Amino acid sequence: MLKGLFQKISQLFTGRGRVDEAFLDELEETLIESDVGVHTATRLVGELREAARREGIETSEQLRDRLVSLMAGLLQDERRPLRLAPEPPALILVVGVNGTGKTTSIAKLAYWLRGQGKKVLLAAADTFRAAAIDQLELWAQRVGVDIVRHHEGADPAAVVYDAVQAARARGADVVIADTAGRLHTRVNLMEELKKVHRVAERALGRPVDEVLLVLDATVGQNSVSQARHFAQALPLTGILLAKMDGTARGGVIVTIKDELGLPIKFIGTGEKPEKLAPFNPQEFAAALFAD
Ligand SMILES: Nc1nc2c(ncn2[C@@H]2O[C@H](COP(=O)(O)OP(=O)(O)O)[C@@H](O)[C@H]2O)c(=O)[nH]1
Ligand SMILES: [Mg+2]
Repeated sequence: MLKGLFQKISQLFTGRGRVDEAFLDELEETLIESDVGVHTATRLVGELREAARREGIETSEQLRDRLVSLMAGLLQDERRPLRLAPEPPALILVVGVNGTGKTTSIAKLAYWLRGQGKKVLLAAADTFRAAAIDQLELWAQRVGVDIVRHHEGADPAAVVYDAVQAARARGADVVIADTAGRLHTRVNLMEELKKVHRVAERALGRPVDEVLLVLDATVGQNSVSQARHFAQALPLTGILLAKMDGTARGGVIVTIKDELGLPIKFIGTGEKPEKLAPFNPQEFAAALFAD
């Protein structure tokens, strides 16, 4: 599904015989062009150069295999994509800039959790526009889960609070909260999200299980600054990377993992409910360099 993501890099490796310094320079440049980021690309190629010398790597195929395992190692995380407290309800707070794919990804995540036998309840805490609430409600119907909604302009923290209470009353396992990515200019988004997070912890009586940042894979390097911005305000637990279908720009997640230490948890590859999968670093790294 991620085939050809780094097509330019794959092309670089094919038809090459022996590897030399000029090749490594070219590789570094191409990694940067693929949104891996200067710092990470330099480090990766440095490690590759070192490994090549140590292991006596001579051919481009050997070097490619080594790069795949370096990438996979860099992206490697624990095997479970979500850490949810054993006593329900668990809460997943989903944040991100408008248009990145939050609402769609929440629906897909709800569908995925349902498939895992979980009872899911959505919290419509993006109360900025009525359309945002309606959009989530439509998705709730499509994937067959419950939703707690208030009216447009309502306090998003109150929506999350109510959703946690409703989850307890109805025996739901997981609450997934949608949030706004933009607010009225009078209200600071990050302050609002911090409040939602605080109130959510109060409702749960323990830390929020997951605070997922949704990033749009087509955006490229700007995703790194989005991640920094949100990470300053909230204890993010991971990234959900949406829109990995039809883009060659997903290399940015290597940078986000390397520089911010945020694990990639899920990859979204389309607008249908089933187009979401837990992130698999081996598969991802191998696909990056597939022909
Ligand atoms: N191709 C593709 N489009 C997506 C994906 N996820 C979301 N979208 C689209 O991106 C747009 C914004 O999504 P939405 O969930 O409303 O973003 P939000 O503003 O962050 O809630 C919509 O047109 C979605 O259909 C994905 O994985 N692949
Ligand atoms: Mg939305």
